[in-house]
Amino acid sequence: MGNLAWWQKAVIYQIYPRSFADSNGDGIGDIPGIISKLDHLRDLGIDVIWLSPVYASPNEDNGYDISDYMSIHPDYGTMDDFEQLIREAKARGISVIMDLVINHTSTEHEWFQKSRQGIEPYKNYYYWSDTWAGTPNNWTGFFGGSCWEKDAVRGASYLHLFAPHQADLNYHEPKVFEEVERILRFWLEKGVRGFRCDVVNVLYKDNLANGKKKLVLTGSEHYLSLPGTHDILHKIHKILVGYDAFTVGETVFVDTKEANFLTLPEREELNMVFGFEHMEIDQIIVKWFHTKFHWDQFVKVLARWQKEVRWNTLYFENHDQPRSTSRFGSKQYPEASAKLLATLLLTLRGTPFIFEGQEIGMRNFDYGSMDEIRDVESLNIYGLLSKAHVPARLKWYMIRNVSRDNARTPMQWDDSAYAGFMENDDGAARPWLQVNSNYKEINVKAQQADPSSVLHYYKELIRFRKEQDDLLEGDFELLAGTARYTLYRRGRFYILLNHSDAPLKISAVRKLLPSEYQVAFSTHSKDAPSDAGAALSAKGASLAPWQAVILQS
Ligand code: ISL
Ligand code: CA
Repeated sequence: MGNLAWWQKAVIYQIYPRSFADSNGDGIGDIPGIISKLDHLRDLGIDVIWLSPVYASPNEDNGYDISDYMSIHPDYGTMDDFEQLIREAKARGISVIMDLVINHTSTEHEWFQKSRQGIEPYKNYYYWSDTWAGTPNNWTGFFGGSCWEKDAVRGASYLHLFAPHQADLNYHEPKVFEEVERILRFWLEKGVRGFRCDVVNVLYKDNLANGKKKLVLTGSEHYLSLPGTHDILHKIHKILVGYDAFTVGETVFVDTKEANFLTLPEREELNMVFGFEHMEIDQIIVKWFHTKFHWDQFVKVLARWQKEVRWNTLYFENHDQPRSTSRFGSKQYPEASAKLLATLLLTLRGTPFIFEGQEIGMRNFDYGSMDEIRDVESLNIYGLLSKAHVPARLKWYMIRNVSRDNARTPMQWDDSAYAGFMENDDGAARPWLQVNSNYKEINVKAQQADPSSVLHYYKELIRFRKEQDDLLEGDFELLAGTARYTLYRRGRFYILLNHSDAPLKISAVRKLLPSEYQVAFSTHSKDAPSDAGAALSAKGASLAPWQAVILQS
């Protein structure tokens, strides 16, 4: 195990603070709430938590629109609370990484407020149409529509690749990176061990000429993974080296080649990146055009990244994606599906990321209408669809399947009111986003008491993974990847997944397995009873629907 860095051996857990645990009954998750749940994470075997933004923010995009990078949003607590979180986590062997959102700031940030008034040194901190020839240009943004917003104060427009309240920072102005450096050091000095870097491969825009017209993201050739961005990442790397901290970049539209450019150790940029290719199997061009999910295509993409990228992140969920059990699993066997997905996540080569609630198999929201939706992206797209006179039923279908709110419903801790996410003494406050009504069946407390639960399975498999060099460092080889089943090898382990609603005869893959093997690990699910241990090695044995096994040669 000697060759891996600490963050390569780690299992990372993403917390979306607004939805995790509310300590003071205002309906909004907060830092004291997180502290109160650290034992759950320690018991699960988590080494690092990634905190989605907790900075001061008007919350147009739930904190991805920062108005002060060096303070904590009062909704989430105080700087003292944050420092206590670092200490309490450390006492449990857990490190904390922050979300670093430096492509854009909130338009409420002081820099923007001064920039719009032309006050130095902030005047050129953003991309303004009065300083760039040919602007506003024809670029289109990530949340749909134009990337330019008129500002009456300055009498010019500014660039925003995301929501209009998220103004893009101009890295042609050297002072902007000086600010970034101050922010990095501020948090590193507090004991933060790294950063998840938001949309970090679009930081540098080479020029602001019109882009080639495209169905999505017209203009992206002027900012996707350009040399100017690689330079910025190298500077960030230099700052972090002194702290034994790491970075994981959220990188949009990268292939395996670009992923390596961004992460190969000798290039001294990022440590790892989140690619999107495996998350795009069920969409046509944009996620709003939903199409059938195919397991063989999914595994093919994962296997290619396993082969071609030196060190991968492994993730099936985050705060922008629907729940994986609902999305990739079986309607008939959801519990078995959640365990099969856990097996895949934790036996591939790379650093696994678990999103809050994934460890209990939380599902997509069950809302009936737009009234419950809070996400700025869903609201924007709904508005655009309405303008285009898309029929109501179709609009709702598009939003329901892929809305980011699917993953953002409050964490389900127990079967009390609001799933134990918040105390509800006077009944006045409600969670900021509605709880999924399945919380009586799916919650942490119930699963703690049930040794056959999804939660226990995660716990046991995380422990097993940490003990097995072959699962950490072993090579990867895809042996079979069909619509019904997948077989791959990691070192001396063979992982067999039956991702179908029918049983799978082991004889189907017998010739791909070693002549002798033992069952090292197997899922067992109430919704699909299965054979275990010796019975699985017997001639004629079969896997139950959605059963996953780890065989050892
Ligand atoms: O979710 C997406 C589309 O539905 C992605 O395109 C997403 O916008 C993209 O991955 C960037 O995401 C990150 O930056 C956004 C923020 O809204 C997301 O929550 C964050 O993960 C802007 O800061
Ligand atoms: Ca609160």
